Amino acid sequence: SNGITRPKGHKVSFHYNSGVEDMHFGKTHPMKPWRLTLTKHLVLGYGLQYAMDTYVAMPASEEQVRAFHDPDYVDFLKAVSPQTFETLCKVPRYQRFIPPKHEGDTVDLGPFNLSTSPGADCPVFDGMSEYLFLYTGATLAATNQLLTGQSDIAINWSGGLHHAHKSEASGFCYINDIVLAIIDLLHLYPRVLYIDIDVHHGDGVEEAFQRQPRVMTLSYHRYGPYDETGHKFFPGTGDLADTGLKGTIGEHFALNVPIPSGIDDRQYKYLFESITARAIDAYKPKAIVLQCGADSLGGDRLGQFNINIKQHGECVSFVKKQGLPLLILGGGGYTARNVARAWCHETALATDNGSQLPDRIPLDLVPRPQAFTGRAHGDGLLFPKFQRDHKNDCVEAELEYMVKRLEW
Ligand code: ZLS
Ligand code: CA
Ligand code: ZN
Repeated sequence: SNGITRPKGHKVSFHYNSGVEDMHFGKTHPMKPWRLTLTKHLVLGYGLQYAMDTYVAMPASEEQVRAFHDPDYVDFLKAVSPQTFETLCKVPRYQRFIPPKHEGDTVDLGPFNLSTSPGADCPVFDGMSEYLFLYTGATLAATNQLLTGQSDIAINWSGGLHHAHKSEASGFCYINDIVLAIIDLLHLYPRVLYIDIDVHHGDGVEEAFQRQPRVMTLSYHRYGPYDETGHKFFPGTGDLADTGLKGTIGEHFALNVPIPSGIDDRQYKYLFESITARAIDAYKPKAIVLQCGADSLGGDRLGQFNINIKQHGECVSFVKKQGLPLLILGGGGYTARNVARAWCHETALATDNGSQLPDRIPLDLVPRPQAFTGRAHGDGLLFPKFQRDHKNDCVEAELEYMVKRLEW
């Protein structure tokens, strides 16, 4: 055997529907659902299915999605396709959802920030409706597995779409599966901690719970101007001073850790472990949702951090160590081979098999082997090093200041 064993003392489940893999956001679009094919095949290639219960997820129902989203938005998402988009746009009840045109917008946006233009963040593509309800269904199945006590850790790498709003798609996210999961967890658990290590701010989740104290949101993200033109890194929110909606009982129950480009493993570990430990200690959550966006890795097509897979995984281990019911979700990640490596490694960590994965990827077991054999980042290894991808703008004193400021 390859040494993969079931974890002792806790149960892990893996929720997935391969239907999400065949989707294409568009030729140039950075979101590549086939990164999930790579992830699945690495997980299976290493034999991690023997360490956990694997489930084929059913699509979420419209009613489940309406627990957070506007009913008009849900109807639109259910019916939309490249063929129906234009007709749907003309339906009167959708007119109030057409966003005002901003100066410099290159594409015309339809209702809910959706568009059939290939230049849009949230395009309408073939099979999109199926895709959305499938990744959401997998997250809700994983959540249910925790609620019924059948799993201690439940994983859905196709979920974690943290930017979606109540009645608006944003930043490649259409249905906010995370918000839906947390709403379900609140039926059983009095306090839920949401932790987000995607390189982008988890704005949709923060916004959904900003008025109430039963969910604490904690996002680590790239923040600040990133080019000569002064453009902000998407979505431009998540300042250190933003801690929940002022004047409501939700104030102080959102935490943001805005980070400059190029942060390295040691610096990230320092921020993540001191701030997360302090948050857990003060808040005493009864369940944790961890969004593991892999765009915080060095070498990511969109990200600007220099984190290695080892440190990304240590965040997962650190959270797992708390011994609370844990929902593990995916998110961003735009250099597909590294996404698959990280999420496979993290599946191994969740099942206590972290030390059982040899650095050599079993190439004979993965499809698209060409994706792993480029020269770029020491490819062919599970743990390539991508330390020097981005200029490190982290001032140690500022990191220390953030840790102090976030203590209360
Ligand atoms: O957190 O920066 C933006 C917004 C724009 C620039 C891009 N144009 C298309 C719209 C206006 C200000 N959007 C970001 C969104 C990042 C979402 C991250 C999601 C997550 O990881 C969770 C899953 C952005 N960054 C890069 C792009 N968009 C982008 C790059 C390249 C393309 C191709 C397709 C589309 C248009 C050309 C596109 C978007
Ligand atoms: Ca984040
Ligand atoms: Zn992201």
